[in-house]
Amino acid sequence: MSQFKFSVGPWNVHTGADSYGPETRQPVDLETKFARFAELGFSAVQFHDDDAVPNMNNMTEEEIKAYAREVKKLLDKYGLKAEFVAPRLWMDEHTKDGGFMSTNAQDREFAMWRAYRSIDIAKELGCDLIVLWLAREGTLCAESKSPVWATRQLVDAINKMLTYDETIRVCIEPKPNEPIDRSICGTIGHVMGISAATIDPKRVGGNLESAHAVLAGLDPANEIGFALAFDKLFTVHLNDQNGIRYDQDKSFGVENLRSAFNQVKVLVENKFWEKGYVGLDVKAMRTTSDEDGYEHLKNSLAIFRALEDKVAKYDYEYANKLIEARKFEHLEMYTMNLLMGLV
Ligand code: GLO
Ligand code: MG
Repeated sequence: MSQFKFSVGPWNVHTGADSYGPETRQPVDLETKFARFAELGFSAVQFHDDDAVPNMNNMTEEEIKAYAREVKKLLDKYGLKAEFVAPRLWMDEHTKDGGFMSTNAQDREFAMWRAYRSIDIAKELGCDLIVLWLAREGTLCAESKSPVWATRQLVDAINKMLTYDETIRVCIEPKPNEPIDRSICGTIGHVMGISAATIDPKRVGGNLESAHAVLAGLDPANEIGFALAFDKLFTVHLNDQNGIRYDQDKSFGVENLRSAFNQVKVLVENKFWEKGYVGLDVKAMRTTSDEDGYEHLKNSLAIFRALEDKVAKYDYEYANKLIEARKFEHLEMYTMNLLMGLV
């Protein structure tokens, strides 16, 4: 039995369309997804603002809240909680060159409107976490905005969110590139810098996604550990990634099992179950059939739980002796044998 609670976003079950080709699976409605998520053992759902309230741009603030209250009822029906709400700024025509860091004042205002509405939706759904995946907050053309100005814009935007609601926590999901060329806030280290510069650093933390750390050339377990050291890991997006290429969102652990083991190990050692959900951000392969549209979620959970068992079996006494004697060849082989089922 896992000690952790798991969460997943509706976009994890998608139609298979990519930049090079159309859909390969039928769309699935929100309620069907909720039912399957609950059945698979998830405890919470992650939301984009417009996953919860589609067409929100054309609704009043009160209409948005009322719609969110209905979604809360649907969550309750399946015994699910909401984990977070993330303003989906990257899809909107207003924010094609970023939101909080757009050089256009009207676009920045629109981004703040969506951020405030995301907070309203989160409160109606019964959660206190806002995730900022800063998709287009950077540059396509390096000279198009000042990195100093852009960084300060982000701090200002977060301060406004913290002021708008005194209970909300803001969580940045860093990514070094894609869809932009150069991100302003690319790693957990950047997130910690931004957090420290806000008016309430305790309420500003990070969401480490394994694939994003790999894209930055960094180790996901160490990135998780860095945020944990400051008590600023608010959630995670576990998945996997084959090296530094396009963002793949593979099932957790399928590409680099040792790295996945170390991510689970650092979460277990720091009792992350007391702090947050273990969130997945995984995509099915394009060739996957409708029928198999949830296999990548099942596989990610199964691999996480199997690695949790491996951590429970990990002989810390033996490992510590090896560490003391600096017998790292032995320590490494012990870990590999454990993963290969040889001890
Ligand atoms: C893409 C991101 C994306 C976010 C999600 C929540 O690279 O990982 O999936 O996690 O939109 O904001
Ligand atoms: Mg993610």
